[in-house]
Amino acid sequence: MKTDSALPKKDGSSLKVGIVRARWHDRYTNSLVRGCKKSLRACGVKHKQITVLDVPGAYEVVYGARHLMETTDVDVIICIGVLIKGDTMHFEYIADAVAHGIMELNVDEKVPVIFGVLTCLTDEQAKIRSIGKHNHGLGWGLTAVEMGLLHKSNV
Ligand code: DLZ
Repeated sequence: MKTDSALPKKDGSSLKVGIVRARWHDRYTNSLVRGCKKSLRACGVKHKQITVLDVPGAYEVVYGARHLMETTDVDVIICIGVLIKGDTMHFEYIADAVAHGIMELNVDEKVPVIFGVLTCLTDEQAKIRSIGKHNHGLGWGLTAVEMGLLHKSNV
């Protein structure tokens, strides 16, 4: 499993992890979830410690994350979506709203939320970043373990 050297593999065996997955571009978001789960497993997070919540699109991941915070005891949440620029302004509006929504959750709430939303200009970019060698989900899983451990620590 090759990931960025800035992301060490830590012991996540004590963590409960939530994943919020948008169904838009589901071929890509499913692969990103698989990447996340692979690195979570490599850190010792077992299948039963992972809760996956599906939402319609990337715009809804922020609501999904807050819902997981209110209804479960997860230590960290990964929001996963894929936005591909089309002919409309939706792309900019949704990307901006989701980025701000996730940031606000991180500022206002205790549970860290990982930004796992790809913003791509083309379908080809989305494919490269989500399936095959460059699955960004791998890095998001490692990031989630590090932040989940920080959430549980006293420092
Ligand atoms: C409407 C829309 C568009 C145009 N593009 C995407 C996209 O590329 N990726 C994605 O996850 N969702 C998209 N959506 C749907 C919105 O995220 C949202 O589900 C709807 O606007 C309903 O709130």
